[in-house]
Amino acid sequence: MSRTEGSAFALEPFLQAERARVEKALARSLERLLPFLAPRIRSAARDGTTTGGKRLRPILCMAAYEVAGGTDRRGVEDLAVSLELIHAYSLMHDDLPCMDDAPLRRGQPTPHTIHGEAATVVAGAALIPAAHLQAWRAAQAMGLGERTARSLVDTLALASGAAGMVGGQGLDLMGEGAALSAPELDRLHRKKTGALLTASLRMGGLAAQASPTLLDALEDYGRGVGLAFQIADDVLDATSDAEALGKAPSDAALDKSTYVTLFGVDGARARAEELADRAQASLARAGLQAPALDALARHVVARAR
Ligand code: GRG
Repeated sequence: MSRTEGSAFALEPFLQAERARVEKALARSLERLLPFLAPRIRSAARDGTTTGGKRLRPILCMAAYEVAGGTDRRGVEDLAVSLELIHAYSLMHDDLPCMDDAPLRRGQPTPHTIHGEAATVVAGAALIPAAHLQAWRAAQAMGLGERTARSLVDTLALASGAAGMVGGQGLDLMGEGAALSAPELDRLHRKKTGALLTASLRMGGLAAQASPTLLDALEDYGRGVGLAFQIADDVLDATSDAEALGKAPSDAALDKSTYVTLFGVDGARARAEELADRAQASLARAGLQAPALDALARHVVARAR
């Protein structure tokens, strides 16, 4: 589908409705988890998961599920929340003083500035196994069978661990102060940001029992959108002030290599657009009619315009 056709989709109402689905499922999940935690840790976990956020990963998962023919709306909401739990922990830990040392995110004080570092580390750590349990239980409740349930948990664990997000975070830490090449930067971000976004699409497809061809197309889309999303993030960090970002721009202060340092703002934007085009093309090649995913790909890069 071309850019113009994609833009005919009413994205804002869609995002609003999908976010509401995620918020409800997240509340169900937290209701089960939070009572186990001591009060300060509970508050850190609650703040880390419920203070804003675009909920992009669960929304992508639900959209992939629905485009692949899945019909269990409540089931996929519960499954998709597992991705948000991992994402939330990663941000809580990423903002700690020993990492990016960020006092603000989404325009709000970060959990460690209110509840302390130790409580935030523990709260974030509690979300990791909770996420995997969440995915496992959702798969059971959807009646997906042992094999698919295992693939779902496997996909989440691979994407969030050493081969994915945590591995990428390690490369990022080690890369501070170094001038990374474009392939090195791609590798880092395919892991740090791309892996979980790609897993979101794959998990949606798996839950809908999509064919291998369809799964490949969804993953291809996820890889393109994942990298485009990171490039847009770099452009935003370089071009926005703290008020617009909801946090202090940090890349230059941390002396990080970014797509903007490599290609300039216009070059980075062009690269993000091209990746979004390619993501849409992967779906079209597989014969998928996916207006929501098309519009989401455009939305991801439009943030940086
Ligand atoms: C083991 C301490 C420790 C950390 C390892 C922190 C971590 C795990 C990984 C961090 C990776 C990371 C922060 C990736 C996120 C990159 C990114 C672009 C985040 C912003 O995502 P959005 O825009 O956030 O979707 P919202 O606010 O919408 O939820």
